[in-house]
Parts: sequence; structure tokens; C-alpha cells
Amino acid sequence: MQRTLILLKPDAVQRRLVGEITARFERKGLRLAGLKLVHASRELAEKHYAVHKGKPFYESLLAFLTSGPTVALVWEGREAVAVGRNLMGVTDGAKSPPGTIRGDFALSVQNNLVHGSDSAENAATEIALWFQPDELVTYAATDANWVG
Ligand code: IDP
Repeated sequence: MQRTLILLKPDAVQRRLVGEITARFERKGLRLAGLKLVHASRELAEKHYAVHKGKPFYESLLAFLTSGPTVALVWEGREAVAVGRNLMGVTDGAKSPPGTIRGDFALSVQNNLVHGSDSAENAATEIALWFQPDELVTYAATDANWVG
């Protein structure tokens, strides 16, 4: 069992795609463990995208992530990190295949609707950045025998 952090970035909220995107993770069979609406501070955005510091798009990326509310989600399940990345597609919306979230709804490289952790290790770090431990809920999914 693995956890991943998924962010529905400010463009997803502004474009009213929160329900559409969240539904894809639900239907896949992942279990929702955390959910909140956050208007990210510059400090949070800097920590979240620390790996991109110094890149030409860094300041623009921080401005984007702090421009409005983000929906932060924690999903649990078998191979949750890889499953999340597959549902998202590739970074550039224009190159992302149809059927993926970015392939279906994004055209931009920066404004690509979703973030998903790229390793279990990074997921743990990112979840701790966006959630307090008591904001994550563990429970038995009644359909676990069918989708697990
Ligand atoms: P990922 O979100 O697909 O894992 P990363 O390379 O980790 O992609 O980049 C993080 C985010 O930074 C992307 O989702 C996108 O919003 C933005 N980004 C990445 N590369 C570029 C770029 O070349 N121009 C503008 N924004 C970029």
C-alpha cells in the first residue's frame, strides 16, 4: 500500500475541473485519505518546488501556484505513485496522450492542472508539507476485496 500527494493546481479550481479530475482517481480505485482547499503561501510553494529553484520558469511557477486555491489530495492504494502519474500524463499538456488528465484538459506546459508525487519518498515529504498528520484519515474501504 502506497500514498501519493495529488494537487489540483489553481487552474483546475478556476476552470471548475475539480470534480472531473477527482472522479478519475476515485474511479481507478484509489482510497481518499486527505482532502483540503489551500491558498498556498510563497513559502509553501517554494518548499514544494524547491527542486526547480534557479530554473528559468521558477518564478512564474511560484506565481502560478500562489495565484489562487489548490485542492490537495492524498490517495492510497497499490502502486499509488505510479498510478497517479499515469492518470496525469506527461508535463506538457500538448504532448500528453488523450485519456490522461493533462491530455484531455491541458494545452500548456506550466498550467497543466495537476501535480503528482514522482516517488514514494517524495510523496512522504510532500504529504508532510501540505498536511498535518491528524488531517489524514485511515479507514477500511468496503470494496477493498474488489479493487485492492
Ligand atoms: P511534473 O509536474 O510533470 O512532474 P516537473 O518537471 O516536476 O513536472 O515540473 C513541475 C511543474 O513545473 C510542472 O508541472 C509545470 O507546472 C512546471 N514546469 C515544468 N517545466 C516547465 C517549463 O519548461 N516551463 C514552464 N513551466 C514548467
